[in-house]
Amino acid sequence: MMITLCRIRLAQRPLCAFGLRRCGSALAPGRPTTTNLLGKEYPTDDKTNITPAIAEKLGRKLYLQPSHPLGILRELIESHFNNFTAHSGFSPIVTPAKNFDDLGFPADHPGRALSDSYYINNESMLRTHTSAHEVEVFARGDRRWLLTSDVYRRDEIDSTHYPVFHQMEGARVFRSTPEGMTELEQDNARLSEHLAQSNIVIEDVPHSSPTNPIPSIYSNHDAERMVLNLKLSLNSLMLALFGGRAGSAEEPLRVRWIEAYFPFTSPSFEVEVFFHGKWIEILGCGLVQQRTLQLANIPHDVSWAFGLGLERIAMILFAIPDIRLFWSTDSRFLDQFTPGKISTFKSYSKYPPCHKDVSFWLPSEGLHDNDVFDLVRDVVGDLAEDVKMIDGFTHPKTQRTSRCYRINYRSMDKSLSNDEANALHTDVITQLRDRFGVEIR
Ligand code: FA5
Ligand code: MG
Repeated sequence: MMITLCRIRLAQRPLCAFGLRRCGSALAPGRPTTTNLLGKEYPTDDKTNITPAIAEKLGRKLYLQPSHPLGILRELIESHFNNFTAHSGFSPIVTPAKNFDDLGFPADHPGRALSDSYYINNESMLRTHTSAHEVEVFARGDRRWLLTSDVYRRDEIDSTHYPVFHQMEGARVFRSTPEGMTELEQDNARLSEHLAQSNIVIEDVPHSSPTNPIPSIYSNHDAERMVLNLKLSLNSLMLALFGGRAGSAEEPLRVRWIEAYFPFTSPSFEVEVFFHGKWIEILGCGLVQQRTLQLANIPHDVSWAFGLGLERIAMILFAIPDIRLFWSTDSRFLDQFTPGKISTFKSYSKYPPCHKDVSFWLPSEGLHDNDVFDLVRDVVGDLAEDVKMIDGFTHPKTQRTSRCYRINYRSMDKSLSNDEANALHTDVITQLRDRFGVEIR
């Protein structure tokens, strides 16, 4: 059913990627040798693992729709950073060099694996983060910029994870000259004053530490002031987004800084916000490493950068309970929102869940969980609310491994009859057998 929507030309074998990987040949008979994405033809090869369900998302651009929660949030953040240049609309198809190598990801970084990222072929992939565009935007000479995009990661299925989500990257460049640092000092003074008057409690970490070091291009003194600027800028963003919403008048907004690691920043941090009794990770950030600045031809400048997840923030601000709702085309969802306004989502009737299990013996070459998740997503689309591996064992004599997955079928828009759920489940079982060669138990 998803096949009719998709732009990926995979003829009778929609999930060619997994087949290709299993047989290790890109030229197995009957297999499409190209795939059409965003109007362009790409050759497929032994790395191709993009599925039709994912391909269908490529042109949606939810973040550009003015009355979609993601579009409203993008504009809210852009208006907070009103003197930053806002970019969007960059193609999601990038080279692995842009997504990983240019940013210093080691060759064996797990994010590069076929089990974690979507590849079109050996030369092209779907970006996994907006940082993939850092070098090119710095190279344009923009000194304060934001960039919003869809990003793609093969991941688990639940109410807060979806294989496509949205990030906004932001950066601010300073000259490492006395004048550049004076500008920084003035900005720090202004931001500190604003925050001192606000109802916010910040759990901080040191600006740098032996495990979160300052790279050699920065003098210690400049780096400390840069990190302070980064922290003040992002704390003030958190206040603009959540102040008065996450807490109450008496209860301050709580923001927590944590030491983190990214290959392209140091020192690096993550920022979390306390909401409804839980800490929620909002963004990653840090001082930009020399490699990026050099590749962008600005080796004498310094910069900080951050990357935030729009869905996590939107789920809090609009009280949206399930990440799938962002993709809904149902007017009961879309008509609730107004450009420029944060409003509380009113959920429309929930339909009953319908759990079905499938147990099978794995093929001898094994099978990754994410392959099963992607197959379910591909065969039944958003009608799968969650998929969990509920049992697994290896037979002591035969050494064969068995797994049992529980799929919860539920539509956001209508009640599924047991017959409909059975038909979906039968399709999933058939495809599991045909595509992966599992033996159903
Ligand atoms: C990154 O993607 C880095 N590129 C961020 C960065 C940019 C660091 C610039 C330094 C400088 P991470 O994988 O942690 O980092 O994702 C960043 C944010 O995206 C997270 O904090 C979270 O808000 C959001 N995010 C990550 N994974 C998911 C997911 N599966 N679903 C929804 N949001 C997610
Ligand atoms: Mg993170």
